Amino acid sequence: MSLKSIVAIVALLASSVAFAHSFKIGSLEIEHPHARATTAGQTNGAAYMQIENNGKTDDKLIAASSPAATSVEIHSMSMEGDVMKMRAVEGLEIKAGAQVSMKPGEGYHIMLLGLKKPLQAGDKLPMMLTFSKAGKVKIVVHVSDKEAHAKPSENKDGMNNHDHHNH
Ligand SMILES: [Cu+2]
Repeated sequence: MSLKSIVAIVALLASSVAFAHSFKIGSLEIEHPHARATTAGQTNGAAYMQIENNGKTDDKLIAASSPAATSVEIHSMSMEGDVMKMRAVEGLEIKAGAQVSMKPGEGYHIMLLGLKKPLQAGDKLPMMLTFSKAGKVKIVVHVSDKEAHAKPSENKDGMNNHDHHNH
């Protein structure tokens, strides 16, 4: 293999790592934290990410904060009948060797309550996550267009219930 192609591969790896935008603390890896843009008048937003625990001990996400919102909570979502309900939880366990995915419409998300201003595509929100064992880590949440991550099956119903949910 020529030196030139090795350089090209290294450059490619570096750019894909930058694109993946992940953060590390101890044996935890936080991957692709993102949020959807909000509409005018919408006071709450939600952030999603994957958290991977490559260590040998369980850990727990116990708090989150961001200057972009008055308060930040860890929420779980579940269907009750045909209504999507969400509630604040005290923590989100990330077991040793496991990965937790937060995504729209199911499971867990990080709720941004009382947004200081609407989230716009391209915004980068600083956020601090606190884990019971690994400690605190600063991450950056990328805001993408409302439709960017939407699947056809994930239309108005699910997420709008979520957006308009009263806290
Ligand atoms: Cu929520």
